[in-house]
Amino acid sequence: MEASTASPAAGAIVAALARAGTGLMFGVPGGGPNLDVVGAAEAAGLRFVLAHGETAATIMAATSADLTGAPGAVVVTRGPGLASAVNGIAHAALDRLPVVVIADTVADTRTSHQRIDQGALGRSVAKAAVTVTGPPTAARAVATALAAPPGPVIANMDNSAADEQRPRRMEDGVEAQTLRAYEDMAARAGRAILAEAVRAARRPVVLLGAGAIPRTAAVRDALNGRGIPALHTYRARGVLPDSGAEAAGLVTGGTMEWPLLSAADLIVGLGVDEAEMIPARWDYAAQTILVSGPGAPPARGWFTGATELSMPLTEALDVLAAGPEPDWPTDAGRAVRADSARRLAAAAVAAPGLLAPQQVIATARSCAPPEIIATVDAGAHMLVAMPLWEVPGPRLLLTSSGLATMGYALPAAIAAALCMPHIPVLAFTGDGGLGMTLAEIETAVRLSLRVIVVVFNDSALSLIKIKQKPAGHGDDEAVRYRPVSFAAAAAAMGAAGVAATSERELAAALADALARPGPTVIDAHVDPAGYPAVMDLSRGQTGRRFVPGISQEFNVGRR
Ligand SMILES: Cc1ncc(C[n+]2csc(CCOP(=O)(O)OP(=O)(O)O)c2C)c(N)n1
Ligand SMILES: [Mg+2]
Repeated sequence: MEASTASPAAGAIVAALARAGTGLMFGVPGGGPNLDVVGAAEAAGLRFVLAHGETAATIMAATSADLTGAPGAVVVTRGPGLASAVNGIAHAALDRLPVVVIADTVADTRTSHQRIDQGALGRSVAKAAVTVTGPPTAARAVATALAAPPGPVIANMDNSAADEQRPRRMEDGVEAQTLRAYEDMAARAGRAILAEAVRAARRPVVLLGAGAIPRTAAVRDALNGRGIPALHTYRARGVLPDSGAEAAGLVTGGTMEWPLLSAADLIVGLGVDEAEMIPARWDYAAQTILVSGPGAPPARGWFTGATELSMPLTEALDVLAAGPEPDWPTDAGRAVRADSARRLAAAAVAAPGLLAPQQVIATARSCAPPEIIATVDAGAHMLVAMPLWEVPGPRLLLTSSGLATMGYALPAAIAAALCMPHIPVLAFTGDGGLGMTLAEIETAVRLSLRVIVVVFNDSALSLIKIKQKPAGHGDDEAVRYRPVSFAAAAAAMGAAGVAATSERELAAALADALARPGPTVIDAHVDPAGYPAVMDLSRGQTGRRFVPGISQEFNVGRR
């Protein structure tokens, strides 16, 4: 049903989104046609959520797409509105999340007030920019965002032109047939290559990437109890539950995965997207085979020498399940993960009156119910939170994986709380990242959301500080802030705010926050002194170690 509105383009984009299942629209509207979109959304039963910043609004839209599968929607004004959304659009692009960014336009192509080349801007960071004038172009904008691999599309709203119809081409059906035949052929060839490699392997390791999330049940059926250790990318965490024997920890392109991968004789990636890996050498001796479903984003990236196979992940899982008994010690995956966790915990440092970041995560995990959704910002605290926060299922630990942008955790938590109203949400953020999005606390207050923000407050851009030291340049002025009370700032916006300087205070604050219907900001005073050791364990030489009972026996090292 087309919403009745003064603007046919506005009604059309809202109707196309509603048909695709979108229930929320985020944004910061400008005047004019933007307001038609907001009005049409209300008329069509989409809830409009006002944010403070366009990037935050776009991250909210991307997170709702991540959690619901329906396209996210965000409304921004022309010029400054779209420009301000760019970082959120980049996040959606690199995490392959379908978002329709509805932007006003300046019709005149001459340089004028608020006019930037929105088409060019869109093409540089989004999947596509579509000029929306009516139903066909609106439908195309939504379909393009959803088409595999999904991504953000800028819908430049233009009420001045008549909608152009794309005639249906005879060849469309023929092309689809040819494509299917090609996919079948690729899948058959892939199955044979994978089966041979799996038959010959004694110590296979599986890498689970974002593409495995929709196949969680099949992954669990095939791999639970099989004794094949599985590493997860950030986005795939929880595909195999962390409580299981196979969950072996993270694969990021860092060194924490080194012990296991250097002892493997076959590495099989399932649904790993190249945007998920940090740039690093991939020089393990074992053969690497990367399986991606048809239409999935490329996996190759930094996997030098890997074989890429395009076939349904379920078929690859059948092949793995039918393989020989692996020759790993019992519970090898669990042992590797426990070893990493122990080393991270041992690197905890806390001066009196301060918390070690590891203590914050451990305390929060023991206070929070298993099904809580946690979001994590970019920064040194992330290097502690991502490996140590255990989850029983997918989409319960969210981070900006591809872009690794700061200012993600709070907007993502707000969207998660809106999409999953019965589940509490925890946002882990640094003081730097929270500073970028602070005003969104008001959004959480206004919407009465049970969002618990835990800020790792060290008055510094600590991740940059630890990179600055070895490089031997820069002083504190480049990375230090004055102390800020985020508890007081939260209170000023109507949220509960509390400081925590010990595990006991933190546990009490978390218990109160979980019992409160609205948002709470817990200002955790953390000691950043342990971060260099954490960095070394995750990305440095210390990560390259042998795990007792595993790598010393089997280690074949690197090429
Ligand atoms: C938008 C954005 N700007 C800059 C960076 C680079 N960067 C990554 S982490 C970081 C420091 C984060 O500081 P804070 O939020 O306080 O977290 P901490 O490292 O102190 O835990 C910076 C500047 C980024 N990832 N995203
Ligand atoms: Mg900080």
